[in-house]
Amino acid sequence: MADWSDCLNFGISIAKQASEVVLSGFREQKEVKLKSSPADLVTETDQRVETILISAIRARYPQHRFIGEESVAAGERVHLTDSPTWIIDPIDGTVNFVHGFPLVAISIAFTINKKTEFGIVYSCVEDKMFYAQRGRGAFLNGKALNASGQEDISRCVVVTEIGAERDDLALSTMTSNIFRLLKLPIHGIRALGTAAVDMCQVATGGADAYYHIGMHCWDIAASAIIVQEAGGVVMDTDGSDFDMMSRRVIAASSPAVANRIAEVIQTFPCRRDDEDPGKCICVAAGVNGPQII
Ligand code: LIP
Repeated sequence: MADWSDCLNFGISIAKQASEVVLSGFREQKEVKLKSSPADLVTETDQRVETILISAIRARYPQHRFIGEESVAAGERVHLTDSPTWIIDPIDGTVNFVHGFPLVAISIAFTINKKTEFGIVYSCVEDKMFYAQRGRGAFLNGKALNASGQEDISRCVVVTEIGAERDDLALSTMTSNIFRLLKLPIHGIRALGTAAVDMCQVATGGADAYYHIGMHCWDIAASAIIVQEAGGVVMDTDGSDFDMMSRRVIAASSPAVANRIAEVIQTFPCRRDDEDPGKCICVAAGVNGPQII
């Protein structure tokens, strides 16, 4: 197995450096722009951090490719190839960042031949560095992580997000999923406002599952390998293998819990991240009439 430790350590160091920009912006007044919905926000800090990260990586690895949240928002296509690729969310939890809610993360994943070799999630305000390299375990600030191994859904804390969607179909699907899970029953539902940090709670054992429909590859590519290397399970909501481009995910302490959640939750159609943006593949009945999501 190839050793990507040098790349991983470089990724950790630039995440720490870039976090200084996040933290100085965290305490300042922000200029906020909207993307796909009134709850899908972006700030100049998101864009600046992504530029800093990509410039630093490109200077060291000029042949490597990138998938960055804000580069895609600016019009770049999501096209994952066999080339070494860095998948970056410069600030995961931008709504938290805008509000000064102290859970914001820099998420960086690295793939080769479309396979994730390592993931880094740096929760900046908490100063918590989650990371994992394929086949070498998952860590939080250097300490090994283990998922809870819980197999009984009724003894689970489950993390999810309502996300940025505000159309009736998405909202009714997501809220009814929460209702059905609570009625199983389960111990509780949590939502931290950042998919990356949400999913990392499964790796720590502090939560037993995370599921989401509508997030993007850059939100979860890094935390997925962190959960897997902590002994957890990551799969698609239909029970098939995890597909970071599908915009559907379940991460759990065990196959039993993952499969039980897959039985209970419903999904709504989302355009894949790597779908041709020109192709109209799904329409949701929105408050303002049909809209592509
Ligand atoms: C966010 C996710 C969060 C989700 C939001 C948004 P961003 O990512 O981390 O879980 O609920 O809709 O997608 O936009 O802050 O990088």
